[in-house]
Amino acid sequence: MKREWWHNKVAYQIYPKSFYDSNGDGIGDLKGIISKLDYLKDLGVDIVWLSPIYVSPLADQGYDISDYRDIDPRFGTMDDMDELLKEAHKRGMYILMDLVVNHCSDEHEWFRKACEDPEGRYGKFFYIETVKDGKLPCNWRSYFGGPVWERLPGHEDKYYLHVFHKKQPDLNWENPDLREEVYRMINWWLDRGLDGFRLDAIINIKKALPFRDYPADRDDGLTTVHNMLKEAKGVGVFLREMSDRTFKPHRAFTVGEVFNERPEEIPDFIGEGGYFSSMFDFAETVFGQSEAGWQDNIDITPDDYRNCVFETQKKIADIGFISNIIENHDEPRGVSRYIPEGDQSPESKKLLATVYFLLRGLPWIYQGQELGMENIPVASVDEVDDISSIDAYQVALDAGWSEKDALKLIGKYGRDNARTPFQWDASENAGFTAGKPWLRINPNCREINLETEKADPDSVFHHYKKLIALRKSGEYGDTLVYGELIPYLQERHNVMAYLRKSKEQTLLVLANFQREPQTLPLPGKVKKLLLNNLPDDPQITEEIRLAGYQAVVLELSRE
Ligand code: TEU
Ligand code: CA
Repeated sequence: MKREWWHNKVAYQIYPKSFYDSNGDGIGDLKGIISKLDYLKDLGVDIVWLSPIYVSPLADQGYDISDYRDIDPRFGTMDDMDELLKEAHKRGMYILMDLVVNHCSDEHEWFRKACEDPEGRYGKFFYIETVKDGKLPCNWRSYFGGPVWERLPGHEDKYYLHVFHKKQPDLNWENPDLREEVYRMINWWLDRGLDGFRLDAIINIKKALPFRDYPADRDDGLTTVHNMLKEAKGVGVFLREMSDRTFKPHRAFTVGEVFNERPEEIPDFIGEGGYFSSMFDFAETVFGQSEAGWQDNIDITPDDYRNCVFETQKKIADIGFISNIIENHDEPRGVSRYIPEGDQSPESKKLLATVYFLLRGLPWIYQGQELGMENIPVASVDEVDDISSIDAYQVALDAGWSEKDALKLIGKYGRDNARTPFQWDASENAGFTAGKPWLRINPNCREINLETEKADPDSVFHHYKKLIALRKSGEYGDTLVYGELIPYLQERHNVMAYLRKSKEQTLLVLANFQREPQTLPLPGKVKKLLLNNLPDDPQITEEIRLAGYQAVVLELSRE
């Protein structure tokens, strides 16, 4: 595989609204991010992805953009953005923005003009259909609930398509005129010095046309968009064109939010000369998900988690470089999801960090993950901000669930879990804002916060620093970045273990993913203990005895 500059880097996702508020209005902002660049640098972060900061009504927290070429005043100004780029580059860091081009906002000028003249140039930027006798063009259900069709303002008989919220009209990628506008916008940002993008919901840009119904999968008579996506062929033509016209000439770094890709397409996506530099692994994220709603989801066990991760590793092998995560702004906190309920502790969090961070691929940290931030309990649906949680709550009620149990589902799967403000210190608003935070702060900020963890050499935070240092070390870096990944003891219950093997070295990552101790065989002689998440070293003979939730990294002898 061709080596790229970013392979040995560490990437970090910032959710700007909840990172750091510099002016006391309760909303995180660009100046706040600039003031924390040294923190990120010191942690060992190189590449930073910012969730959207463009002008937006924030119907879907910025994933509904009304002006692609300006910054929302709540987040700052274009000058702040230029300064962020300058300050990041000064520190040898790279900034990515979120590229949200499956849809824009219904408040975007394009959509307003489309409403004025649906037959005109901008009408053709969207999917607008004339509806007779009230029969919608198809029965797809939007990701956030309800039909994907909404009446076009000002027109009795016309409807527009939105696979997400009704304030997020889908852009018509079949129209070359629209594609040109998008490419101009992307190049405009890259010319300003932006380093690349994360590509939002990118598979959705290709629709299976003409519109048609699929079998209903709930009582609402509607069908998941996934049924349409399975049939949509040819997204690669758009992605190839976009990449050739924008990313490639700028040598931009890109990471795709890619769900449901076909295995045979992986080389096209992230192989040499692929559409993107990398894409996220969502195998463990989508595990157990049900089309019927959150109430039918199946919990993921440590064995399931391991099997999902290894499945991806095998699928990708050395075709490309996958991006590894345990959480993002759409998912619950990884430590609350992948560690069995009730077992969350600094030790188990460090175990999870170890096993995912040292996988083959680019490791990503979502803000607060490095502190071991957890899900937030929900007392009432009134305190929920996330539109998808509010929909899923209703779906659960309709399926006969009690309010109490439906709330528990939000607490488990809701997007607010990852969106609560970053916990900088133990003060009332966790040091996030001098004002009133836009979203409630996790009450556990008194224990889980940066200031406290910085002072404690055994904290989750310091463990992340050690993992980063190990992956960047001259001695082991090459093996951890490029070495082959070979699963070890995959048949053992509650064990996650793998070898990372290069010509020169064999490393073993070995984790006991349960409360009870376990004694495990070793595949060879141990040369050196490189990392341990517990204070006491494990007993090593031909076997190794690991305490509950102990995870170690060992160097093995080659003879
Ligand atoms: O997420 C896309 C999204 O919602 C997926 O999780 C989708 O549900 C998936 O394709 C199902 O398999 C992105 C953003 O990350 C999210 O915050 C936005 O709300 C969404 O796009 C719309 O822009
Ligand atoms: Ca602010």
